[in-house]
Amino acid sequence: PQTVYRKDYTPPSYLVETVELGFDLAPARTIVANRMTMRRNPDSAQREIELYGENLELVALRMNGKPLAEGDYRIEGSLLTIPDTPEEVTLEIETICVPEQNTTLNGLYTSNGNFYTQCEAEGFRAITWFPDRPDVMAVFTVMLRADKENYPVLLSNGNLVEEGDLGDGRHYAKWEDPFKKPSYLFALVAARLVCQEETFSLKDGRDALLQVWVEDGNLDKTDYAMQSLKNSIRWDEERWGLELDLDRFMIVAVSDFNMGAMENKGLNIFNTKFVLANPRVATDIDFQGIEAVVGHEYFHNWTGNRVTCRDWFQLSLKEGLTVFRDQEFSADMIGTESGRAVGRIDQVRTLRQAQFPEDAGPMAHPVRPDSFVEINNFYTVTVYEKGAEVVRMVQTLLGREGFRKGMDLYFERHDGQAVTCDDFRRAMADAGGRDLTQFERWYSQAGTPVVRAETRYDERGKTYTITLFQSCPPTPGQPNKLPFHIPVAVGLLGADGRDMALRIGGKDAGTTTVLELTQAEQSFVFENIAEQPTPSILRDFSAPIVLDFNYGDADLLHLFSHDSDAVNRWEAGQRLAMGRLLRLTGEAGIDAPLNLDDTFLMALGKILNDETLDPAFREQALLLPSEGMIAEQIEVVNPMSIHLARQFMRANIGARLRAELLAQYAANATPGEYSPDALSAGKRALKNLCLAYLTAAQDEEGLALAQRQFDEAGNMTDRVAALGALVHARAPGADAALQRFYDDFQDEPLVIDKWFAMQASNATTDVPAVRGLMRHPAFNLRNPNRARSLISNFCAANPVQFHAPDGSGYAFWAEQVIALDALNPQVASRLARTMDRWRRYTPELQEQMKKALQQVAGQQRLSNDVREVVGKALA
Ligand code: B3K
Ligand code: ZN
Repeated sequence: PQTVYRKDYTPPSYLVETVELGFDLAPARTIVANRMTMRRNPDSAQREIELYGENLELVALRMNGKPLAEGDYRIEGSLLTIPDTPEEVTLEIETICVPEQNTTLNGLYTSNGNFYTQCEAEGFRAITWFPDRPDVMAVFTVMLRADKENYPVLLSNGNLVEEGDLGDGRHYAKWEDPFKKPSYLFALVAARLVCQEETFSLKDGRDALLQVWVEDGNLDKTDYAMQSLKNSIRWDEERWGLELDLDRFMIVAVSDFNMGAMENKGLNIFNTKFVLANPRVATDIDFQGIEAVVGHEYFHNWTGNRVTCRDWFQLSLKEGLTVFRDQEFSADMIGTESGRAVGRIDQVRTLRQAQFPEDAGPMAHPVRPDSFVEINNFYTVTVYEKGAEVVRMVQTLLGREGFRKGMDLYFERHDGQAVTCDDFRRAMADAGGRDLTQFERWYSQAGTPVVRAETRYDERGKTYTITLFQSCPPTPGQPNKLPFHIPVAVGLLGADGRDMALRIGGKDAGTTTVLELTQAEQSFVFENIAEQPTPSILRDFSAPIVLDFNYGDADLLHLFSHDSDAVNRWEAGQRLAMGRLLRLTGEAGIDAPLNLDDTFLMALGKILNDETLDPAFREQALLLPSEGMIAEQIEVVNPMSIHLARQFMRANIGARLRAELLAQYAANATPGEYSPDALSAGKRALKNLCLAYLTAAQDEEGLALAQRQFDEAGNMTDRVAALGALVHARAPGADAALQRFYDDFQDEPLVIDKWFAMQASNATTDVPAVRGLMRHPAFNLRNPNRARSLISNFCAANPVQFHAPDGSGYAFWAEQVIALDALNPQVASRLARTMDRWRRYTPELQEQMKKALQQVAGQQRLSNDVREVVGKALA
């Protein structure tokens, strides 16, 4: 496979002005007629037209009205070149594709008998020959023709301008998108669907028609998506002055979908998982996910669609920025300081759990990658979540006002353009009046920076000095790193637990100040410090780094009880837990009796009982670092020791804080009608964590509570939490509960996904058991949600069984990667990444993991997607 490099970018040879697409839709044979007007690009030296196409049967090709003969053009792989073309060209292309055979879910495909498209990144070329690159933006008109009985609903981007009957049982609809767009934002839907709709008044007085389209039988699950869409529109108007530019905005839910959702202009297509919800079938986390993803896709209309990417290396230009926007949206929707902090803690968890490992593994890449084999492999936590952190740091450096000015300038300069991360940075620097030259390294250097801190209190001078040293480990292709520009937010706590007033360089600096670390080593001196403080460094997680500071237990306990910064307060608890988990992991390996100190348990108990704290925060504070996060701290990983250590700690918490846990379980009940609001969700989360600890300790009362909660739950959050408690504790009622859960929800695919996922991640589910579940009539390898619920969850969320010493987990992984790759390379490739960190395991495990990787790499037929991932893992 070929590697594409960022440095090789050249402008397109031709620009497309208008595209008229005609679709005669049929599952086994769809005819696509494409008529486009093109003009030579003054910025290009090339004189030939270049089009991309994949899996297309070419029926006709005409240029300026004349059919082209075989010798007039050449096709090499997916590139069609027409040499020596005139300044202005009208191309007419007719092709045939087979949607029902398209299991890749990329391009035009069928799901449950309906037609859908997915074109980002390079799926449009599976629909017609086209200069399928994001810097070619055109105005699209689309004519859809299909059987009326089977496909009563015909949708595409923009506005519906005409519809009618064709006779012979067929009908048509014509859509026009007034905005020029790159081909990756094209979409169509031809389906039997129903919708919830509403007119919504926009700030400028216009009315917009909002629709949420779903399959029949799901209209009882669309309210929350609709509400989230309205909230998103309002929020974008109010916070950024950005308005909906269309008269109509549609969301369509489809059950076969590779990712979460897609921001096609005016016609967002969503995985059902991020649309369908009601209290019976969806959990608090599901509701949260819907709000975030509906917001995310809507916000792309400006950050992504109106201003798009010049090339795919710039992906984070739209993704990092849009994740940042959806994070801010969710935080503003909660509306409280502590709600915002809890959201921030979730973001930190995601970074540590997924992004830091990526940055330390074989697929490490900068936020703006330099090269790729398959672009679909770069829709990563680095591009998305670290990209959002980079945007957040810009806001921290410029301040909220400066950042808003930067956004305004960005749109003023670039509306309607395809631009780069540098363009974004320039707009921010110019509007904010700040030099962001060094800051560029966040885009170009991969790896997680480590900032080590040393502190010194000078009693006589009453000064406190913090010295910061930064370094960044090597990553593939980048052995040496230059210093980053890192905003490090710091506060100092006095012995009374209160924030000290900060003074730096003779100036008052409030109680939290942002130190700007730009050198490899830099000292910052705080003045007028009356006593030895406890430093609270990296408040609000002001940069995506690892903070290396030698905190003693006393400091951590002080911060855990008092830090005014909720994120660092939580962080102190995580550090206390991690230190103990690492010790226990070492001891679990040598069969010593394990023990846990009272001090730590008392600190947990104190937070648990502190009614002045939000339940949601208390839940976060009591939740232990995951097995994966512990593994990242260890040189040679033995998953079983980690599991035993963490289970020991959970059971210990359950047994020794039993009374408090029972009390909080009762205190955080949410009687009455279910509401997914943050306060109620926080109570449920805390209550269900109490239940999880009690049952982990095999507490009889806890187990009885779990059974009762399962039997009587009035919503899915409580029901699935109770089921999880029973299953993970191997309670006597667990099997019966699993069976009843299945029986009750067998007609709700998203719930059945939970049913598979829970079993896949249960530490007693071994490979034979997973194979048994694969033979269940409800299992289907072709449906990505289902395949992920069982197979990906087993490989990623069941470390003990996946890393079984006999290598059975790895053999299973290889087999499933190969099987999935033949159907859907994108899903296969994600699964392949569960082996990324194979070099960190014990030599015995490594040996077997390597064999499995080699087995996949040795396949004759393998997608570029999987080949790139396993190739880099083995390199
Ligand atoms: N932009 C899409 C992702 C498309 C992924 C293609 N493999 C969803 C999103 O980030 O909003
Ligand atoms: Zn996105």
